[in-house]
Amino acid sequence: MARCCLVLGDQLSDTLPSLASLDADDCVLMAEVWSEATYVNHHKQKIALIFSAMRHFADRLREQGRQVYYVTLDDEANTHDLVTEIQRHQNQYGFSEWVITEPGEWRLLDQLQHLSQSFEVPLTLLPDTRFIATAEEFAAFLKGRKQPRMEHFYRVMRRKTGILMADDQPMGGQWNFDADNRKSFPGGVTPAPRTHPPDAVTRDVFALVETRFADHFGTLDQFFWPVTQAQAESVLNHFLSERLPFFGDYQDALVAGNDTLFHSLISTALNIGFLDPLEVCRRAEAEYLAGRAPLNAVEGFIRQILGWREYVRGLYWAYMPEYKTRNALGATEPLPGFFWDESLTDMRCLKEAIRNTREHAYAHHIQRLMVTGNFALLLGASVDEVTDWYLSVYADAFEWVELPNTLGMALFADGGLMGSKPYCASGKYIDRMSDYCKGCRYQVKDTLGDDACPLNALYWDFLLTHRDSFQKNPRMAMVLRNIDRMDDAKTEAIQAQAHTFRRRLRETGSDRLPTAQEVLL
Ligand code: FAD
Ligand code: DLZ
Ligand code: SF4
Repeated sequence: MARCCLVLGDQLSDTLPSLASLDADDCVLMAEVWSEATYVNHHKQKIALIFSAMRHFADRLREQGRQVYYVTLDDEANTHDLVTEIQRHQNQYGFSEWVITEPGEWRLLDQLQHLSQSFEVPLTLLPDTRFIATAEEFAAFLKGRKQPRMEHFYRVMRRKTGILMADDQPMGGQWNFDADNRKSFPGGVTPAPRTHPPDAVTRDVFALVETRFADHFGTLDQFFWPVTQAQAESVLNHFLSERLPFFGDYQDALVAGNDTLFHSLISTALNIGFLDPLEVCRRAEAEYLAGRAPLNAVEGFIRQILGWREYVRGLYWAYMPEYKTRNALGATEPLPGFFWDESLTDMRCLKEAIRNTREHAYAHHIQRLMVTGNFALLLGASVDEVTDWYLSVYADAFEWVELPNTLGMALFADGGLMGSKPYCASGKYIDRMSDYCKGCRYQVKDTLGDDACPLNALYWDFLLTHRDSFQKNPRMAMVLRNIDRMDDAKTEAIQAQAHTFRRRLRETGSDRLPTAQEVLL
């Protein structure tokens, strides 16, 4: 009797362990289900990407001679839940066994494990081998470390893979060239993202999304995501030749109207399985070895994948489900309405990041960390609301990668597991790294008054509020000395300014002051 393999929307790899384990007569189930498409308010482009990529992948499997049961969203028999779809197909076809590669989110793994306990045939879950580190390697790394740090793990991964290594030493004599990677962008043309004209499959999916997910966040107009492995490879090739040489220098830059700068735009392709992370790192290393890209760029890029991407995955599985409940700074403020509609804010930095997010289901790392993330941190926005927002709005968002980055790196809600100190910054940082402040209605140099940059009062208020707990952290000593120098009148004025700002956001969802007419009404 045949076996069946459920392939999820982020498991679209030829090398998927469950697919590789199938015999010629075994079958595949893929299902577009309402429960996955709506468990958060996914951006329209994220749903379109997953459905189009799933449909293309199913066609590819059929071309390889595989029997695929593909359930579309509009299929009348669709029960709209993955577990019940397994059950329905089991009842219909009587498979002898189910083989599934472990999902990337704890919630779904938990559901499948529960199902397997009462299922009538064996349901085998296989580890997902499409990563560079195994769970055992990560556990060995964590063992005995009170304060695990990405940088140490990254060195373990460099040694394991031999990437950018000369014998046992890092090429260039340093593990990390971050100090060279903090330039602001001097201006000029940057290569446009590679685009792919939508084919009939993608056009059908767009129509479906516009009808069935009309109220979801975002627009489909500027969709540029690769929906096949071939398109993903073309995005990678374009990055390696056109963008990688400048990736390091401008990795932290923020430029109004420039939504992708020199970033690779490969996170969706990596996360849904079109690209293999180790192969991507080797391709980048080859650019350095051939003299086509400098070491600071190549090392900086490889560290994001070999280091950060693997590290956050390791932390997620090591600490879930408890990790999701953490709220070390007691953050509870509602997420302002302008996170869903940038026209409601006058803060140009946030307006730019949220516009990019709405138009592309994308924002580059510094926009995610130092614009929206920093703002949410300083505001004290609810960890649940912020993590739901990030999981919803980015096409590359799956909980294993989104949660540690948001809850840990951006919000410091894990109490220092992801980072040794909070990534908090005032308007001064944004002004140094971007051209946003020049065109903003707020004055970046001011802290008090209606025209002052809101980030300034929020920043000092954040440090004042958490002063006692940050005092224990030597990396916070320098910034805390600044508030020690302030007199009571100054700190009171700052806190009053921050308080008024928070109240306005809570009451109106916007930072805008009411117009004279609105006041009269
Ligand atoms: P590039 O800047 O070109 O980087 C290359 C690759 O490195 C990325 O494609 C990605 O695979 C990897 N990478 C870089 N930084 C990280 C990181 N911190 N963690 C894991 N991988 C990394 N990334 C996601 O893939 N999904 C998410 O849901 C996600 N949520 C984030 C939330 C917050 C608050 C922050 C601060 C970061 C988040 N990131 C997430 C990490 C990072 O911002 C994105 O991977 C990156 O912006 C994707 O764009 P790119 O492909 O152009 O990346
Ligand atoms: C993100 C997503 C969406 C929107 N829809 C589906 C779907 O209909 N069917 C499916 O198999 N997968 C979908 N996905 C991806 C899953 O949410 C993802 O596989 C799990 O969250 C595990 O990472
Ligand atoms: Fe952002 Fe403040 Fe600069 Fe305006 S002035 S863009 S709010 S940092």
